[in-house]
Amino acid sequence: ALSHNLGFPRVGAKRELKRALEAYWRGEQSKQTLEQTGSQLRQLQWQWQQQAGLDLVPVGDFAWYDHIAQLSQTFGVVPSRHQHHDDQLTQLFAMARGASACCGGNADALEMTKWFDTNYHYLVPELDQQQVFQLAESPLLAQVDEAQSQGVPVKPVLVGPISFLWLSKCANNEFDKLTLLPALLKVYQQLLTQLAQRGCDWIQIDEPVLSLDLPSEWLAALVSSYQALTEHYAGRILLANYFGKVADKLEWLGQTQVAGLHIDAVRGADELRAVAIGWPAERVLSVGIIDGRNVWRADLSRLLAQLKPLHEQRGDNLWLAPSCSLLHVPVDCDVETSLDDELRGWLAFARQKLSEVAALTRALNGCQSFTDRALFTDSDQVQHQRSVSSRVIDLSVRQRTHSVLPEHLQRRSQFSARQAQQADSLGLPTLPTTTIGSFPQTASIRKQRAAFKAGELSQHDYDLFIESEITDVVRRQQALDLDVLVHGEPERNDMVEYFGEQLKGVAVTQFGWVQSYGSRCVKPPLIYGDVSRPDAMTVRWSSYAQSLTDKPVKGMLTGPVTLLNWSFVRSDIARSDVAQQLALAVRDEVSDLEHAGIQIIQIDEPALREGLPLTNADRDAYLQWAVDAFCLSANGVADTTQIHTHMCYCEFDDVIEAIAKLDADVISIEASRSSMTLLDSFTEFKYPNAIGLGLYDIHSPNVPDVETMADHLNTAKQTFPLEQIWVNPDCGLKTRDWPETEAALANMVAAAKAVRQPLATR
Ligand code: THG
Ligand code: ZN
Repeated sequence: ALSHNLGFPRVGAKRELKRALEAYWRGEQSKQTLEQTGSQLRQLQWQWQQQAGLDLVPVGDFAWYDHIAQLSQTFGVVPSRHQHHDDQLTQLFAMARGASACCGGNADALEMTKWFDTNYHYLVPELDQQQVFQLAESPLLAQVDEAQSQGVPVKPVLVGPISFLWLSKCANNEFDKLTLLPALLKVYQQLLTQLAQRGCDWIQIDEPVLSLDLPSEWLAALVSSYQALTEHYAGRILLANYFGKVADKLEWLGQTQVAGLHIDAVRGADELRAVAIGWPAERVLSVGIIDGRNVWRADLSRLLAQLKPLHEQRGDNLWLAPSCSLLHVPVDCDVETSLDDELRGWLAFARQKLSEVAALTRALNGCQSFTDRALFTDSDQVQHQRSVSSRVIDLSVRQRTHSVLPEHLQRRSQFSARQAQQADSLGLPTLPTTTIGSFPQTASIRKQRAAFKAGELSQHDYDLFIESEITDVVRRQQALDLDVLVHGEPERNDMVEYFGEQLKGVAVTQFGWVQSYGSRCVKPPLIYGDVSRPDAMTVRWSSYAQSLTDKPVKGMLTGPVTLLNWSFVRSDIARSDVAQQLALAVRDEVSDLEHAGIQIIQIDEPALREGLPLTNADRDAYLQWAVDAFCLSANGVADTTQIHTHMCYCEFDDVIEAIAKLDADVISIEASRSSMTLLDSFTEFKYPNAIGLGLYDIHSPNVPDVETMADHLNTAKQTFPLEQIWVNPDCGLKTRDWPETEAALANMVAAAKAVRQPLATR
């Protein structure tokens, strides 16, 4: 058997790439220094992978901002508004971040969207019906040269034509993207020719779209494309799928002449046998056996037993790898010294995963080293330890989840009855104004938090600082005459991390960064055991804010589904069970807020739609338990307590029914960027509860004017009952600065007032 890797995290163990990029963008670092950081990072990452003992190391997985944008540029797929740049890097960053005052106008960035069901976001290539593809200078070729000069056993990797086309969008008018395939294949062929000239025996071409429900035209296109590519390429192609299953597409895949197939044997564990039988034994089968999407140490003995028969059949035609690129896990858990030894021992990040792949391969090949044996012994011990650990199973949590009843998921009364009671007790005007929760995270807030985390600021002084920030935020909101206030969340970094720090059964890391997009990273919490909430998490700050004002202060929580979808989750119990445990923890917090006199509680679920499974067959089951989890967290309150939720995406059509089932009294949505068309799905569906219209786009520093927002409100008023409309920005304000925030909110409040009393003001 042979071992290899599909891709390595590119940000660096200490986020070196992030630091370098941001310094370069600020103009503090030269292009040369940036390039140097890049090549140092690549060299180190290749060394690590070789040291782990891999037979083939991926090259081409590095990208400055995003590998899809970089490939797009390589093929000349650059929107005309970004074409005039001479320098490739400048052009890439213009595509990624937009360019203001560029040639007299603003050149918008490419749209960014989720990479399958990961927390990574790629830049969507824009294709024109008359698209011309033209091979530009290729970073892939440059990296292959670089790696070869360092003696790396190179396996070039790139995303394949079918996935590239599927993931692109039509720029101007709708057309059948497959019409562009022949021209696209020509540039792939040119690139492959140049790789062959460099003596690359194997190349890995990724087609993750094979995990989706693909129309048969696209599967037929897959076959013809790979015929065209294999005919042209002197070396051998490993066609790689990940994130899902391929057994149902095996016949199509067999028709291609590719020399090897990589499958995700974690997501597709139950089809491994079928694929091993269906995929010809004379071709390579790469089994993605180590989970590239999660952080738990593998059960090596179990995997070895599973792989042995495959190895007997295939010998060196069996390859082992992580299930997918390791882009989606942090780099190294050995540096997590703040975790206790036991928990750290349960983890495997990218470097550890590659050691697992290599050790399994050597075990199959009968050449286990002394350290390999130790790794297997350790792995056995960890599996045993975890299965009996009191940190994993908490009987009181199990008892609670077993006693959840259907009535716990439902509000006491229907929305109309609640609405009347809430109107009485809250006394809000029509078109009430509010915000989504966070206010600017200023440099001073970040500085104080860093000092506190470094032990330079005492808990007492830090708490006093947070109180002073809350006082300031409340005062500013009162001056703006907003109707429902928030405390502003100065105490929180990332919301998921903030709750992760406080929940039992959940740990947070110090350096466990995962790239989300460009230079931005997140540090997903690790849900390793049964989850509960030992102490109130937010009550102190919400109550403090409420003590400063007579207006209602909205309590701010993150919902169970988002906590789940943005964490690394244990895999020994179902995700739905973890969601239920999280829901009970949030429910406890909701109840404490309610008892502390907080009358409005917002439970954000920005990741509810994000968690949708990749195939239609799995969607209903997910939506069912996700909605149940939200309902369990939210619906235990009195009728007079108003529940809000927030979701920040612009497509609701496919989930509107599920959204309605949440039965939140108010849902705030992003409406501004889609110029209110988003509201259509709610109107058509006759959405019964209230909606907070995201009236302006917080992602831009532009201050929206009163007229535009008033127009939006008047439009909404025509299709939606006035009593059901709330007024708010489209998302949290933590990434903005104060001046634009206050100016924008002042205009928003003015717009609401103008529409409330269109005649009285004359
Ligand atoms: N939190 C988590 N996951 C997310 C989001 C989030 N996934 C989807 C979406 N939001 C991704 N968007 C972002 C936006 C900004 C940042 C990360 C993801 C970001 N991160 C800081 C950085 O990289 O500098 C990290 C700052 C910190 O936490 O200390 O700005 O909101 N979990
Ligand atoms: Zn949002």
